[in-house]
Amino acid sequence: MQNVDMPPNHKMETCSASTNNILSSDGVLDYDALKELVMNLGADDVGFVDVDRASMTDQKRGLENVFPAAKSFISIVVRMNREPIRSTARSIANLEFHHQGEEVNTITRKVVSKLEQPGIRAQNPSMGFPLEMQNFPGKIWVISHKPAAEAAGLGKMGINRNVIHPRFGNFILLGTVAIDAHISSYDKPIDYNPCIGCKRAHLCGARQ
Ligand code: B12
Ligand code: SF4
Repeated sequence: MQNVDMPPNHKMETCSASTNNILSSDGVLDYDALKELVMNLGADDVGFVDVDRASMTDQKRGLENVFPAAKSFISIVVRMNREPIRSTARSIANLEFHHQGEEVNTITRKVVSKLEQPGIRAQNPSMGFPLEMQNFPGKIWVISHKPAAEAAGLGKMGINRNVIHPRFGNFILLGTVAIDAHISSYDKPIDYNPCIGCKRAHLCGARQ
């Protein structure tokens, strides 16, 4: 988990975000270089998980008929503006959810584009609005972003079942990119839950 002390939407994407030196001769992606790349593409936090980790069994199964080559997950967090999310006007909160949802999709898509340059295959399951209705009444989405984010050390699910980030709190959306390469190091789950058990619903106290 990497903390970045900047408000959402105020980071400039580095257009030159580079994939130079990201890949070693044995085909392993460098941990620090990959984190820098993803952060420069606009993520507010990022973590990496090996798809063979025990807690990822369900997510790996979801990729069996979609992207069986997957070896690692890149999990990202994108912050939302707090005040609109707290608004009692549904239209205002909805606008923020939808705008930042598209931002998640944009960033994960850019990660895929960047990784294509050094020849890394990658797929970006949508942040929401799943379409895999052939699996109904089973899981109709490809990857559950919450367990991937937990495994990547980006937070824990609170009483509200949202992943709460240790620094950004409850006001985040999640994305996951599956890639066909190993990464030189993987992240671990955080060892506490930022949910403080206050049960204050949309005012969620788990924030700074
Ligand atoms: C399905 C889904 C929904 C469905 C949930 C349907 C349902 N309850 O059956 C609907 C459309 C209602 C929904 C709503 C929202 N969602 Co949603 N949703 C998802 C989706 C596609 C998969 C959910 C998931 O992760 N399941 C996996 C397991 C681990 O999660 P779970 O907490 O255990 O919950 C599941 C089951 O346990 C079961 N369940 C939960 N509680 C209970 C209780 C009982 C009694 C039973 C029997 C079952 C049951 O239903 C859940 C769905 O399968 C993800 C996107 C993705 N691909 O990951 C986003 C996602 C979880 N949603 C998200 C968000 C933000 C929301 C909303 C806040 C959006 C909004 N605009 O209001 C609301 C919050 C609703 C709420 N109060 O929880 C975010 C959460 C971000 C975070 N910080 O964790 C995600 C990750 C999207 C994203 N890319 O960021 N969502
Ligand atoms: S409102 Fe309180 S109890 Fe509910 S998820 Fe947030 S911190 Fe946890």
